[in-house]
Amino acid sequence: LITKMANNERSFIMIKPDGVHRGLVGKIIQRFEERGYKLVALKQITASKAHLEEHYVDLKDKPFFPSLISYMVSGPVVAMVWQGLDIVKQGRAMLGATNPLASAPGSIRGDFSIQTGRNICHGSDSVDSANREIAHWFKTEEINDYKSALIDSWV
Ligand code: 3AN
Repeated sequence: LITKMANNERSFIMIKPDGVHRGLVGKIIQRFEERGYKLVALKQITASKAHLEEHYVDLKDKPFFPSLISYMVSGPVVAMVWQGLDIVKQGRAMLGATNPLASAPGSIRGDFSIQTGRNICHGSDSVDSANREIAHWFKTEEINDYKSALIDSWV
């Protein structure tokens, strides 16, 4: 008999403009679905400079901040909320290291990218950041509560 564990943790996962432009949206979503996570919110959006500066506020003093923002406004992103057991930590592992050259093969960045400034995807680095980022990108009514055969019964 399977003991059900609390699986309400959520993470903000975003496919960056290069990931969208290169047609990797389906592959990235598939990895999270197959692992057993539940997609509870999703939208494609061309975010404003101000919105992205707020998203990356912790990095505002970094030398690469202006180029990071111009990369992120260069096209639409796919913003998502994924839910499930340990999703924040597992999501980071599935994405791989910030520098794709240090990302393990099998991770999204390790399989599909080679440059830090074009690293395809974003994932929240803590539960607190996840809560802040989810509130920044989604209205409460855009996040869905539904039963998933996967995470509610089998995973
Ligand atoms: P992560 O996205 O792995 O959480 P952060 O939050 O340190 O990493 O950086 C956010 C984004 O800023 C990265 N995904 C990358 O696009 C960019 N970035 C981080 N470090 C550098 C760097 N040294 N040079 C250029 N861009 C960087």
